[in-house]
Amino acid sequence: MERTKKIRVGIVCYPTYGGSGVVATELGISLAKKGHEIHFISYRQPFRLDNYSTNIFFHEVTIPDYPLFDYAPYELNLTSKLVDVVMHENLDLLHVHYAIPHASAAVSAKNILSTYGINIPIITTLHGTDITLLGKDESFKPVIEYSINQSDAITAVSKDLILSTKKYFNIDQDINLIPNFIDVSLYKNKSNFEFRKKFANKGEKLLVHVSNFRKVKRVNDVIRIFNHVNKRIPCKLLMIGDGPDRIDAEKLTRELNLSQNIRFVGKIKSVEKFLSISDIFLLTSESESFGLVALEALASSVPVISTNQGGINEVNINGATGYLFNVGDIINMSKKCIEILSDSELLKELRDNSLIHAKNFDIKNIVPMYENLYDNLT
Ligand code: GMT
Repeated sequence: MERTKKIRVGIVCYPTYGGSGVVATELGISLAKKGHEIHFISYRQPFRLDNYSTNIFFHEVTIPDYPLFDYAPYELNLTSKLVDVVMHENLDLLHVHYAIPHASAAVSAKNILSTYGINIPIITTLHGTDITLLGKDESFKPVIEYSINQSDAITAVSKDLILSTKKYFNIDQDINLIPNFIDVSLYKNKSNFEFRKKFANKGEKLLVHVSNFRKVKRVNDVIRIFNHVNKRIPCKLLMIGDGPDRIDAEKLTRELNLSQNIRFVGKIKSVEKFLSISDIFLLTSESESFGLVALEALASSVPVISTNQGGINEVNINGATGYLFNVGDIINMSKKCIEILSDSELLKELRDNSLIHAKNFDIKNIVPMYENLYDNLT
C-alpha cells in the first residue's frame, strides 16, 4: 500500500568517505524520492549528495575561527544549528548517525527546544567505531551513554554492534537492528572487459580492497596476502581509498617489488565500476561493525575473503559468499584466495551466492524499516 504520511526529517551525519556518511546520505536520498522532506545537517555537503532534488535541503554548520579557541566547539555550533533548523523548518524528527558528537548535540538541542514547547524525537543510529573504539574510551563514555539513553529510539547496523553496545554501556531501552543497505540494482557485475583491461592483462585475476586506510583496516595485511597469491596465480590488486596508512602500504608494496602489480587508485566516489571487474574482495579489518564495502562487493557478485570480527559474519557468510579467518591469518587467507582463483566452478558458485545474499540488504527491504520507526515516533 502506498504511504501517505510524509515526514520532515533532519539527518545529521559525517560528510566524509566513511560508511556511516554513505548510509545516512543514501537513506536521505531514498526517503526524499519517496516524498519525505529531508534536511541534511553537517559541516560540509555529504560527498554522495550531488543530485538536486526539490525535497532535499542542506544546512551547513559553520565553525567560527576565534583566536581564543585552541579547539573549535563544533558540538555547540551543531547544537545551535539543530535548534534553528528544527524550529524554522518545522522538522518532525532528528535522525543522527554516529554517536559522537551527533547524539549528544541532538540531546542538547532537544532540551533547548523543549523550553520553547517543541518536542522533537531523536533517533540515534550507531555505526561501529562510535561504540567499539571511541565509545570504549573512558573520556567519552559518560556522555555517549547519556546521549544514547536520552534518544527516543536507537538503531544499530548489526546484531554484533547491539551486543557490543550493551556490553560497554548501561542501556535502558531496546536497540533496533536495522542493517546497512545498498541499491543492489547499481552493482551489477557488468563484465566490462575494456575497463578491466586497464588494470589486468588477459589471464590475470583481479583482487580489490576498499577502505579509508586507517589502522583498524590493517591494509598491510592486504598487501601481504596479495604477495602470496601473486606467487602462485598471475594477478593484480586494486587498492581503493585513501587515509593515514596508505604511505606505509605503498612502502611495503615497493619493498616487496610489487609496484607493477598493485595500483593505488585513491578515493573514488562510486566504487561499483571497480568492483564489477574484480574477482575477490579482501577485508582484513581488526574490527568492523558491518562492513558496508563487503556488501557492495557481494552485490557486484564478488566473493569476500575477510576477518571474522564484529558483524562481518552477518554480511559475509562463511563457505557461501566467501570465507572468514582470524585477524592477521595472512597464510590461510592467501591459501583460500589461491584455491578460489584456481577453481572456476567454486568461484562461480561463490559469485552467484554473493549476489543472492546481497539482495537481503537491498534498499527496498531496509528503508521501510526506518520509515516504520519514524511513524512510531511522529
Ligand atoms: O570503517 C570506518 O572507518 C568508517 C566507519 C564510519 O563511521 O563511517 O564505518 C563504520 O560504519 C559503517 C557503516 O555503518 C560500517 O559498515 C563499518 O563496519 C563501521 N566501521 C567499523 O566498525 C570499523
